[in-house]
Amino acid sequence: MPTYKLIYFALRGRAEVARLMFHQAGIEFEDERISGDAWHKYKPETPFGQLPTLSIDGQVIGQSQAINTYVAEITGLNGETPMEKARVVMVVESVSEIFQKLAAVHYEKDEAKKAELYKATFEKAIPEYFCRMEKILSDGGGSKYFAGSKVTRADITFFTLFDTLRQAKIGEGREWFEKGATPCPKLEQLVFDVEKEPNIRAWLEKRPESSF
Ligand SMILES: N[C@@H](CCC(=O)N[C@@H](CS)C(=O)NCC(=O)O)C(=O)O
Repeated sequence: MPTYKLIYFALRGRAEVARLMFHQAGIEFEDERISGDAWHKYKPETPFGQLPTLSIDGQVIGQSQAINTYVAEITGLNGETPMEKARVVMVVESVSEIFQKLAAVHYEKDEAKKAELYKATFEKAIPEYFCRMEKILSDGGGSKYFAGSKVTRADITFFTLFDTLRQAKIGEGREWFEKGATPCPKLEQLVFDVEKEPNIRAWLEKRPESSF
């Protein structure tokens, strides 16, 4: 079995999907959280000057989606058929788009613009994405998962988004992140099913706290 080392900051951020997949599959990996001088020293050695990186027996890859693809393949969580793999990417891309919108709200300095972006994101964009994703779940041939009949990277990726939204509980609209109030029952069920996976649950119970 190769030696895996995932390096990221002390956050869930762009590393949590990979961590969750490793845990779901029960594959050992080193979960290094770096900061300060250690990061400045390591930065020039990374492929793009950024984290996360994953090293596999010392060979380093960068870019979180490349890492997630690699980890999904070795953990058997990337879908089995070409259609399942395509559905995984469809969900991953959509969740990335939503995270980009959340980041735009978070980093906007102008208060008026921030309020506008906030409204557009939480009252329009996210509900629309959620309705579309609910429909994708309904089109899954009777499966309760996004791709095939078992948990994949797609479900875990959506879970990390929901988890972030639920934890942030930002302003109006928060009620759809709370159990019982979302207008997307299949998505809601999916989140609870992912959370109930024993290895995922064990990780959620012990993982370090972080704001995102
Ligand atoms: N496209 C890259 C973006 C990576 C990225 O933005 N990493 C940030 C943390 S989330 C980072 O390394 N920031 C520190 C820096 O750039 O010095 C990915 O998905 O991995």
